[in-house]
Formats: sequence, structure tokens, C-alpha cells
Amino acid sequence: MRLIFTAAALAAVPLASLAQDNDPVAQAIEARHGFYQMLAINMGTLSGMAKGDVAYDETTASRAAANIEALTRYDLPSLFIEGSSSADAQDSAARPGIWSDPDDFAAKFDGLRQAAADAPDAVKGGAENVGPAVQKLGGACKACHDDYREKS
Ligand code: ASC
Repeated sequence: MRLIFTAAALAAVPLASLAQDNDPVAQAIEARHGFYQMLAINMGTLSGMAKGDVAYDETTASRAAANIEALTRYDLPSLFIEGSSSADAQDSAARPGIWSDPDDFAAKFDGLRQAAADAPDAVKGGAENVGPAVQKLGGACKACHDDYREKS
């Protein structure tokens, strides 16, 4: 009996992920959310240190900044596929402007890439160096959100 339950439980897992795999729009939206979550986790590490909520640690700060820098080398705009805007999908906050002005959207993401490029080094040397890096990164986040993310 236990074997049957185990087999049923195991079978249910791939089925659930198969539904997701078959829907490119759901998959792209989920991937975007994961991407932004990874950005936010690392931004949180840095802003916590900048505010003094978390003790400064050079290795941790530089690793968080390096994670952000690495994420900006992913081709994020490629995840904004047709049919995945906030006008098309309930769980999307991606404004349709992304699709009507893809070059500007790509330029905004490039702004984050540029802001992140020297961040892993910029946050070294002391807690006082984290704030300016967070401001630079946060400014690039905001520039894109202002135009292209639905207000929640
Ligand atoms: C963050 C985070 C964002 C940006 C944004 C900057 O840490 O999660 O979405 O910074 O708040 O304006």
C-alpha cells in the first residue's frame, strides 16, 4: 500500500511541472519572478548593510554585488515574450510599453548592467561604500520600474 502512495506522489510531481513546461507564457513569467527575486535578495543584503541593519562584511557585500552583476549578464528582455504583459496575464506586472518600446526597455536593463559592473569592487573597503553602490543600483531599478512595472 505504501508503495502505491509513494508511486502516486512521485507521479504527481512531474505532472505538475509538465503543465508549466507546456505553457511558455507561464514559464517566462515564473522565470522573471525568480530573476527579480534573486535581484531583490541580493539588493536586500546590500541595503541592510547600507542602513546599518546588518553588520558590514566585505566578502558578503562583494558576493551580493557580484550576484547582481552576474544576473545583469542574463538576457532578461528575452523572457518578455508575446502574451506575457499585464494586459494578457493576471500574474504579470509587465506593462505593455515593454512591447511597444522594446529598445528603450532594453536600454533600461542595460542601465542596470552598467550600474552593476563595478559594484563588486565598489562595496569593498567599508560600510560607507555600500550606500552609494545601493543608490546607483536602486536608481537603475527604479528607472525601469517607473515606466514598465505596474504599480502594486
Ligand atoms: C530593491 C528592490 C527593488 C528596487 C527598487 C528601487 O531593492 O527590490 O525593486 O530596489 O525598490 O527603487
